[in-house]
Amino acid sequence: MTQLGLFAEPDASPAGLRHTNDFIDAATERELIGRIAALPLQRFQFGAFEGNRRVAWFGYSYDYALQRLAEAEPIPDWVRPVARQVEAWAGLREGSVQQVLCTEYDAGVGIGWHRDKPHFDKVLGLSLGSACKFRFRRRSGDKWERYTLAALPRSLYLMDGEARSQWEHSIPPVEARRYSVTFRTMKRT
Ligand SMILES: O=C(O)CCC(=O)C(=O)O
Repeated sequence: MTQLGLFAEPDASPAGLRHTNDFIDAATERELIGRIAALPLQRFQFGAFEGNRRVAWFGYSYDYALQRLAEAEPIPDWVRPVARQVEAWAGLREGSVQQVLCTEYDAGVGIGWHRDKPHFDKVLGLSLGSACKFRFRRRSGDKWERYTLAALPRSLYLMDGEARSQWEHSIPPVEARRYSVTFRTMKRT
């Protein structure tokens, strides 16, 4: 093995991925968790299948059976301040976030490899309650390039550019209950 092989650099993070810790304080995190836990969360439906994570959609939902967006309840007032904070951090104009997904992962629940639907443009995610390994992978010849982001509670990530369009992401089963709020802007049609 060469020196380079022995001391190879860890995979670089995907271009277009941005991340910040302590995006919100602990009091705001507690309030958001309380709000999400009080929602009528439903097991995630994709066509004939049901995921173990429980979700509530706002602005738009995605109907996997019909493969199209559907209108959902408006983004609630309690989400708006944090959505504006997210927009400011990402350099987006106010009102750019038009879809919000609240998700609850019980211990042992994760999400499989996927890319978000092409109807959406930028994707931002706020982690609440517990940490997860937020994994990325991209085909490179007959191998996968891989990267893992440690998504701590109260941290925020942005997937844009290659991180959004070329890389898939997934979360292995979480160790303790985790909530997330996903904020999405819409592709211009
Ligand atoms: O929980 C998260 O942070 C990721 C959610 C996600 O990837 C999705 O709902 O498509």
